[in-house]
Formats: sequence, structure tokens, C-alpha cells
Amino acid sequence: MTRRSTARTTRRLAGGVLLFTGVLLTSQCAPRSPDSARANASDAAAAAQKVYVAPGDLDPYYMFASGGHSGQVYVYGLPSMRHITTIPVFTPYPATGYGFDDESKKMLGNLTWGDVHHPSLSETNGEYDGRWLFVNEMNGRVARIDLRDFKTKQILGPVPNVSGNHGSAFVTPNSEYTMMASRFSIPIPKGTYASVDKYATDYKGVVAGIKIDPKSGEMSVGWQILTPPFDWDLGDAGKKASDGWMFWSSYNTERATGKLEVTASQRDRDYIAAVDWRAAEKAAADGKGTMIGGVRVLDPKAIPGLLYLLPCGKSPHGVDVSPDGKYIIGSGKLQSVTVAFSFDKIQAAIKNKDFTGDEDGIPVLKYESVKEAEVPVGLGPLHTQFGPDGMAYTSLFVDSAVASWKLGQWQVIDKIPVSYAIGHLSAAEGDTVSPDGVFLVALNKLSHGRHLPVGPSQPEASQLVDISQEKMKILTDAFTEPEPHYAQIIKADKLKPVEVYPKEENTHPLAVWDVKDVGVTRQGSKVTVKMVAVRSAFYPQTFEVNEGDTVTIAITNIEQTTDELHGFGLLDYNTNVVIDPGETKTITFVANKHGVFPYYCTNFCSALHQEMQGYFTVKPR
Ligand code: K7E
Ligand code: CUA
Repeated sequence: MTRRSTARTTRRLAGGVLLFTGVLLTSQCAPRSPDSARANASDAAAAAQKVYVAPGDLDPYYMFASGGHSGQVYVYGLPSMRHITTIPVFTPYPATGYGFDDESKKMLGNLTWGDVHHPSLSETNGEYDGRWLFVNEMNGRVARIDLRDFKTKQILGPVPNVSGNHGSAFVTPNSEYTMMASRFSIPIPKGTYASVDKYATDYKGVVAGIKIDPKSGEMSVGWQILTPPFDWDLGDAGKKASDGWMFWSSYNTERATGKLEVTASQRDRDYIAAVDWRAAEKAAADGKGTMIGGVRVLDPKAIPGLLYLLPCGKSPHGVDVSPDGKYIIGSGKLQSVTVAFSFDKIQAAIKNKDFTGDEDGIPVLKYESVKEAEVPVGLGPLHTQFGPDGMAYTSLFVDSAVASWKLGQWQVIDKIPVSYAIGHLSAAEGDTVSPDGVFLVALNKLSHGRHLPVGPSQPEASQLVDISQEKMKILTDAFTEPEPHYAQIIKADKLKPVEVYPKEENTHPLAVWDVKDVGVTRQGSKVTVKMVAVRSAFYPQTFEVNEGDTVTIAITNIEQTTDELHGFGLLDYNTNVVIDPGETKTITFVANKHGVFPYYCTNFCSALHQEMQGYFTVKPR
């Protein structure tokens, strides 16, 4: 059924494209308002047709959007732009009980916030394979979400030596690595003191490869490369022609401190780092480098061939590799062009030692030798995404617009204003070796009154752009909690999430599947409660401990029916977990106050959901 509705939606969309072309032709002599909200009625009808997903139909794409400092990932359907679910990653989320049960609490550690920037879908041969979603976070962490159940399974970090992990979590074409880099240089290892006056000499940057296990997706700290104290910003992995390389943009190559908006904007050009990650992998395997903070750190001065610097003007932000891997697009946010570097020319320059100097022993390649073209996209270029047939789309923060252009032609084709102050943009399958085109989402920083007023704390705006024609067109607005940085859009039929956890897969040591097996056991002051949740009761319905006991409650939801979730809310003990069908979750706490504490099911499950309750009694000492 799922597949049929998807096919139907796709067909209907194709019809929409035809209709849209007709409207374009007939509306050409009508005066066009730059504000799409005031577009004429036939334009609006055509746009509505393209985003409408009828009741019961499914969107043909998922969009995974970063939740910024909310610490979460938001899942949208495209083109409807409906928010479908939220995946909690770095922040507790009572809606699913994340951060309350023992396992997720342990994953979060002492941090209850994270700043998510770049979702990165796992890839096989440069195509999204629908297995995992990696997301970075500024406190030096990367998380892995399993797309089989849309749950966070691992949080790696804080990784030693990496301070402000922004240039992450871009994965390599066969998910060998997810990337990491320090936005803020510090003296390393963490904990080392050096006065800020010593910034230029004693503070260090780091770019790193986090190894991904190809079978399990489990991440481990791979290697790190020591760099001068630049602020590493964005990254992207090479692919096809440039497979085996990683790229990061930087600002503040001035090595300045203080008011960076001035002090770090002095140079005409900063750098893009080009890292031969296979060479780094080999150097680490050969035991080169030194252990700093427990990680193998490679010094590029001592190990030539690891790292080269490409000059890129001015204070570049995004760096994006074209689908064929031949071009590395660097966007200097303080200028009006985006630069395409040729990977072939980079290789030739390396071979010919076509350097203009070095930074702490790291060769700087000659700009004129590696530059393929400067594309006059407009003011404040940030990020570039790709479509089929060499199409490229660059976000323009200062212009508040998206420019489309073509690889190889290096000419702007179209420009469309967005509302307002665009950061990233995301195109359908736009980071793969074969982008889909069709849709692009502008992830804008300011929503500027395009929604019902909600007070000063306003959401951000995302706008769906039709890129199926040469002339781009805004189709609809949607809103998201702060702060959507990047997003990735994947074909919906690549994902086949489970709807229940099969009973036979549940290997939790405290799981019980029969109400006969529930009960309370005690070992000294440690009490273990094995509990079953099933429509519409908890078993046991009451249990008792002594004040001061350490209590572990293991709840198994023995349902095997879609959508039959049960919650376990325990009053006055700050506890709410939600247990999915077939899942076992544990909660451990000290019963530090005596009295009678009701527990109840928080997730509506049946006509007798309200009856699903019980009592936890704590005898005074
Ligand atoms: Cu441009 Cu963090 Cu990728 Cu925000 S970053 S926009
Ligand atoms: Cu179980 Cu509501």
C-alpha cells in the first residue's frame, strides 16, 4: 500500500509539473510581485497542486532537518512539508521518554543540550543507502540514528581535542568515515592552560576522521590531524573523481582573537583544507604521529602528503563537492562569487609542487593553478547543492536569494528571492552522486512575520522551491523550531522502518513476556521490578520498596501491534518513559522520599487507557 500511494503521489507530481509550465507561459505578461505570498491566483493554484499530498497518500521524500540548539532532528515529508516526527538526539524528550530511561540517559551523559548542524545520511557508492543518519553537535560529538527504527543508537564523544565540532558529520561515499573538525582552537589536550595572548602559537585546530563500522555503524575515534589555530567551518567528502579526500573550509586564518568580525576579516583569502584521508588512515595504522588526549594526532609538517591548503576568498563558509567529484565549490561569505576548484588541477599542483608558501609547514597551493572558475552568484554565498545535469544551487545570505548555475558553464541561470536570510539549502538527494532535482528547500534564518504571531520567540522559516524547471519557483512555507542548519532529503522508498520490535529480537536481560513472570526481587537495598505493559494495565499494579532503596523498573511492552505504545509516568519522581511495542526499557532511581506515588500510562492506547494506572508505595525508614 505504501508503495502504491508513493507511486500515485509521484505521478500526480509529474502532472503538476506540466500544469506549472502552462501557468508560466500564460502568466508572463502579468506583473510579477517579488513576494510569493502575493502571487496571482493561478500561480498559487499551481503551487498548491504541487505540494498537496492527499489524505492517505504518502510523500515521496523524507527530509531530515537539523534542530540546531534544540539538539533534535526533525523529520518532514516532502513536498507536503508536514512535520512527521521528532528524533531526540542530544536533548531529553519526554514525548518518547528519551533521556529518562537508563540507556538513553547514559548516552547523553552529563550534557542535556547539543547544537546539531549537519545531518548526514549513510552512503554506499555515493548514494544514500537509508541505513543510518549521522549528526554532529558542537560539544565535540557525533550521533548515529538507526533508520530502521528512527532511534538514536550511539553518541560518540565529546571527542578529545575537538572543540566546537562544526565541520561535521559529512560521511565518505561508502560510509568509511564521518568527519569532524574544531571550530574553536584551544590548547590541546583539553584541560591545558594557555593565555589567549598565546593564541597564534599555543592554540591548535584539529581535523579528524571518525571511523564507522561498515556492518554495525558503530563509530570510533580514528585519527586527527593537527592544524594551525584556524576556525574550521564546513566540510564535505570527496566522491568519484575525488574519492579518498576530505575538504574543510576555514576562517580566521589571521589567527586573530578579540572582535573577530574585524580581526578575522583582514586577509583577502582564507583556506580550504584538502586532506588525503587514505594517507591519514595509513599513517595512523603505521603508528605515526603522537598520542594527545588518548587519540593519535598526526602532524602534517612531519608527515608530508596529508594536508594541503587551497586559498579561498573571503572567509569561506560552505565547501561542497560536485556529484562527479571533479569540483570543490568554496563560497566566500564576504564576496559575490563562489569559486570552483578543479580536483584535477589540485592534484597537478600537488605533483608539481606549485605552492606559494606554507602555514606551519603545510603547503599552500597557488590559487590561479587550482581555480577552475569564479561564478558571479551574488552577495554572501554560503552553501551549494546540486541537481541533475550539472545544475548547482547556491544560497546567498546577504541577497536573501538562491542562485542556480551550471557546472562547466559557470554562469548564473536564475535567481529567486527567499524570505528571509537563507543559510543552508537542501536539494532532493542533493549530496549524492546522482541528485534528483525536483525540489529544493531553502532553510531560512528569519521567518519575519510569515506566520501567525507567537511572541518574540519566533520559529525559523523553510521554503520549498520547485527546481524542476529552469525558472525556480517558491511553492510553500513551513516553520521549524530553532535552528535549522542543514537538512538532507532522501527518497522515501529507500527507508523501510519497522513498526514493532519483533519479540524474538528482544534480548533484554530483564524482559518478561508473560504476566506470570512479573514481580519484585530484592538484593540488599537493590530492588528490581520486572513489569509488563499491555492494554490496558501494568503488571504488577502496585509494588512497594523501602525508603532509600535503589529501584530499577524494567518495563516490557508486550504488544506486537502497530502504534500500541505505552507510557510510564511516575509522579513526583520526575519520570516518564514511553515503551514501543516489543521494547523493554529500564529506569533506575533512589526512592528518596516516602509516600504513595501513582504511575499511569501517558500514551493514549485504548478505550481503557485512563484505567492503566498503579501505585508505587515507599515505606518510611
Ligand atoms: Cu551554514 Cu552550521 Cu552549516 Cu548554519 S552552518 S547556516
Ligand atoms: Cu497504555 Cu495508555
